[in-house]
Amino acid sequence: MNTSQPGRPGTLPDPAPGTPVPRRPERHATGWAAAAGVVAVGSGLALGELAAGLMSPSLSPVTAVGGAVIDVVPPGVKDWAISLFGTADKVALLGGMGLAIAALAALSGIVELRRRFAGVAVIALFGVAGLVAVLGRAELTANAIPAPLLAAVVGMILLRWLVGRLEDWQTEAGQPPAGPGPDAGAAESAAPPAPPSRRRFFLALGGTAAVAVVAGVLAATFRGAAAVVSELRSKLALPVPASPAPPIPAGAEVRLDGVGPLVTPNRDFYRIDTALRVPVVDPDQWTLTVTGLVEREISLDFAALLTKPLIERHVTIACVSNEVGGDLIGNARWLGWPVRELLALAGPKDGADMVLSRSTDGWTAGTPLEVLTDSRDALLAVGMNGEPLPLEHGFPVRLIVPGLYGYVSATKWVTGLKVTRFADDVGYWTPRGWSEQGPIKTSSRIDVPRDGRSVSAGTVAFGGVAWAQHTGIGRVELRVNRGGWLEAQLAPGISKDTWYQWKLALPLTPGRYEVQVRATDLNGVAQVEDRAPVVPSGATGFHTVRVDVKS
Ligand SMILES: Nc1nc2c(c(=O)[nH]1)N[C@H]1C(S)=C(S)[C@@H](COP(=O)(O)O)O[C@H]1N2
Ligand SMILES: [Mo]
Repeated sequence: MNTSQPGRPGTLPDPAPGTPVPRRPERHATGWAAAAGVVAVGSGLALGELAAGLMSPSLSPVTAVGGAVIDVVPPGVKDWAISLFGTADKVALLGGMGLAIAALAALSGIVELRRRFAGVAVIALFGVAGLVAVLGRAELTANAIPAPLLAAVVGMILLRWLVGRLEDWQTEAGQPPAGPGPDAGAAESAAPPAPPSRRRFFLALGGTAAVAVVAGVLAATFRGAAAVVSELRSKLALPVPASPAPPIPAGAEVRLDGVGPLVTPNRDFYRIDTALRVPVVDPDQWTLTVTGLVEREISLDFAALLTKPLIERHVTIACVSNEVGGDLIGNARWLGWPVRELLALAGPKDGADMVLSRSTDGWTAGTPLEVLTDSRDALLAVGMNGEPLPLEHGFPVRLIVPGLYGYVSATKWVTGLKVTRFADDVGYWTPRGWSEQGPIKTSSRIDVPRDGRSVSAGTVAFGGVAWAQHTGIGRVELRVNRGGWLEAQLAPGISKDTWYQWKLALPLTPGRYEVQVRATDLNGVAQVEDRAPVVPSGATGFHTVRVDVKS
């Protein structure tokens, strides 16, 4: 029998004189190590599911792994499982996964007790497998990554900690405590007093299990609510617009690989909000109130909103935090009711100059009344690219205002409009250092070639997007190494509220080049050359890429 410390057979120097000689883990210790593994991995998964569920209700690391399992299982086995379990096949899959995970978790605990960090390594492998499964899902977005990482890291830390407590107990006891181990009561009453480390191990194990249960219940509750609303969303049939979106003009796409798509798919659309937990709003419970400086207060529910003459328009929205060349901008086809029609019903009073919109989670934006009542298509939007708004993008109703950064206009999960004055009210970001007014600054971006890329000499195709919302783009130019401006081929925009694509082929000989882009709006005003940071009112400067032209 090996007489070195548990978990580290033969790796430690001889114990100092007087310290009890620990023994190879006994059966009951192995059992508790397995329990530690299950509790550690269970806590990690519960916290990962909770984080994922709150960040993005459509994400679940566990179901992503389940989906990946379905994808790799041969069709014959799938048919067999379906014939065996019928419509309960998904439940059977999740149950089977649960058993497999529990077995692996128990194994990680057992090997961790035998060799320090061996179990941690098992969980790490597990985490990598989960991450690969999540990355392989079609609906992947960048915010799918933190949850499986969190699950794995928490699992690894807890495993080491719990098994560490178990090792202390084993060391202190010097030999297995009396009694059958798992039966704590019997051990307590046995003749040799239980070492305090034993108590500490059970406190740690029990405490961690309690955390796992609480996190699991919260995750399940939240996911349950999100699932109900997701189901309502998927069953929702949006009305046909009274005024459909103008057709996309021929040639609006330059068809150059790497240039951002003219219309951004919902799953690729940037997401910015302060919501740690995505608000889950039941459309049947949703109401919007119009209050403040109005002749008539108005309350509108979702069913009533859908009976209004809705219009559909492409609008490019952008975040004030979008750096020059950044991707916090996207273009979608929004379906909604013009805000000016709602405000006309309410009748703003003289002196009002701002509408403070509020979301269910208390976030606010202050938008000039003028912008919401002029002829532009500011929308109380219910649809995005032909679907109800995704939960992350404001389901069931949000504001979309052509020409203004999101922080002063694009309130998601909107439930209140207060007609007021800039002198009396402020939106969420204004006291936090961002300017009161947030018109989107005319800007442009080079999408291809990417900064720092090598390309072969000859004709090099440049392409990208440019935007000047609600004015429209008149011209896009490039300059090479600060030389003269060369006019690019500007594709027709969908409307003056959307971005435009452009391209330009330049003959380049081998060498290093710095290429810059500049957009000019339809009023002849060029974008600002001086660099400004995003704070307080949006970045300026020319997007610049360096390309290495190889012979
Ligand atoms: N309720 C709520 N709405 C919000 C925000 C927020 O934090 N909470 N952020 C705004 C900001 S700063 C931007 S840029 C846009 C982004 O909209 P998107 O996530 O649909 O792209 O939403 C706006 N609407
Ligand atoms: Mo933003």
